[in-house]
Amino acid sequence: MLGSARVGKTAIVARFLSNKFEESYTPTIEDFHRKLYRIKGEVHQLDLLDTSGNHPFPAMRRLSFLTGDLFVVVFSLDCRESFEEAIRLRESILETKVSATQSATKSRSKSHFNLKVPMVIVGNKCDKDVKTVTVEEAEEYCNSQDDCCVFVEASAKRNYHVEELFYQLFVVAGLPLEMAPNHHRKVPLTFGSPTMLPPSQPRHKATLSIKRRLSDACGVVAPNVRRPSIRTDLMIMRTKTCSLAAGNENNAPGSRITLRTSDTRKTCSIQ
Ligand SMILES: Nc1nc2c(ncn2[C@@H]2O[C@H](COP(=O)(O)OP(=O)(O)OP(=O)(O)O)[C@@H](O)[C@H]2O)c(=O)[nH]1
Ligand SMILES: [Mg+2]
Repeated sequence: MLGSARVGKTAIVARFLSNKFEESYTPTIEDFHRKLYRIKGEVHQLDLLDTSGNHPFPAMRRLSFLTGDLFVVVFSLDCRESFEEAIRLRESILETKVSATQSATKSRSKSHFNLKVPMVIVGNKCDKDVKTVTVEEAEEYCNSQDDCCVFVEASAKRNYHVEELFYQLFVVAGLPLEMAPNHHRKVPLTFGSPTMLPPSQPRHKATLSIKRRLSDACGVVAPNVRRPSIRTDLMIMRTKTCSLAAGNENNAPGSRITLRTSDTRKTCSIQ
């Protein structure tokens, strides 16, 4: 989650994870969240980094550009400067990823410039009366980019399009759409570990809706998670950069995302 200060990144995260909204403002330093899903029998792990709009540590921010697989870049529709910052952020993310890939291959190949990064640019606070950025110009900007960059107008306050923005993110990333907020059953906190996710619903039960019968997807916000260490981040970054450098020709959405896979887990991170 990236964007200027006060644009509503934390508010969007709070809606996504727990459908809550706080009127009061508390600046974020950096918050790390994790959501676990079981979708079609497989456990997926979504790591979400809610960054500070004041970016007090530029090197950390650069690292988050490199380790992030998917990005939600937020601006506020009532603040033109935040829209300009969202565009600068997109450009910095792409440049940082391209230059890391180039230095991994020691090449200046033009093909690296076609790098596609799943990204939703969010115009938040659409509930406000006074706007200084129009939906049309934000849409026009995203349409001028690649097909992995989409614009969504939203309001965390009114809970408008928060579901939609994550749905769109998972669409462009080629991830299971069951990960979107209204597409899975939310299970209680006690199921905090992937091995503890509740058993699949028995398929023969006549009481189950058609949607449920087709999908037994469920999700839980993991409690008390810690951000991976900087060392882990650096190692992830190295793995990702090398795999990008090796397989850059296969740059379709989804196929490009590096999933850290162990026996039963797949992980990806949004930043
Ligand atoms: N009207 C309105 N206010 C919002 C909306 N989303 C967030 N806010 C308010 O805007 C303020 C800033 O929201 P945050 O989510 O803390 O902003 P942030 O982008 O996380 O800010 P930093 O952590 O400093 O980078 C808070 O007072 C929120 O209540 C929205 O959709 N509409
Ligand atoms: Mg915040």
